[in-house]
Amino acid sequence: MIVKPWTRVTEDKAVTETFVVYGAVGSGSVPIEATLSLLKLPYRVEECAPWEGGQEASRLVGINPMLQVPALALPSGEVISESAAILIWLADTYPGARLAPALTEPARPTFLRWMTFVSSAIYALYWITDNPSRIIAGAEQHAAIKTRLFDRIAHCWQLMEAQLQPGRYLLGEDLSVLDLYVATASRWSPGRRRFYEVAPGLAETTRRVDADPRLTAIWAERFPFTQGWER
Ligand SMILES: N[C@@H](CCC(=O)N[C@@H](CS)C(=O)NCC(=O)O)C(=O)O
Repeated sequence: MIVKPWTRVTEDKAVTETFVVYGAVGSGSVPIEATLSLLKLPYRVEECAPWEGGQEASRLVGINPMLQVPALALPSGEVISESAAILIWLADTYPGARLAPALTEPARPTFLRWMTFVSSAIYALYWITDNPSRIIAGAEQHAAIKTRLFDRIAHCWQLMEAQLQPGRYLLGEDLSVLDLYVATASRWSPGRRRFYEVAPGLAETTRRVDADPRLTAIWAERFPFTQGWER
């Protein structure tokens, strides 16, 4: 059974308070929204596109000092930023759903390793690829920077492929938040075709996550498989 620490019982009714996800379609908030929906926790999304700068970014002042999505506000008022931290926290707080190996399970180190790898080696690079002028002014160099970083991301997927022996899912027989994280991040540039090429084993499980009926609605709403999505 899933325990909901945020459910309070008042005199006459149970009041379930709501999580707030700061996020956007196709962004790093999607695996978090998917996790919340698998956990059947009440949440709402505050749509925010900080990469547009200006007002959109400043909406995150007081939420996430990095002015990035995703962030998750807990019903207690505490806010967690950093996608990997949020996913791990959700999976650990609701262990009944088995969305992560438990602390003492043999797959736990592997789980933590690849969660932080996706976050630090892959996801962090989009801060540059989304706007290369953050590190170099000359626009003529931006295309080359992007190409190099997308090569780096493909290389990281390849390294992950070489180190991980997936079962039905990346960590074995159970769907975990790592699967949701990889299913989302592997759709960002350089895109799925390249991912399938460099990481065919990961691709097999990731396709299974794309097609998982428990996730059909969330993918359709938050990261639709529109024509040509695989690029
Ligand atoms: N390390 C962060 C990275 C978050 C991130 O890069 N988010 C993107 C959207 S997918 C963003 O908000 N970009 C706006 C910016 O960096 O200015 C995490 O894992 O949550």
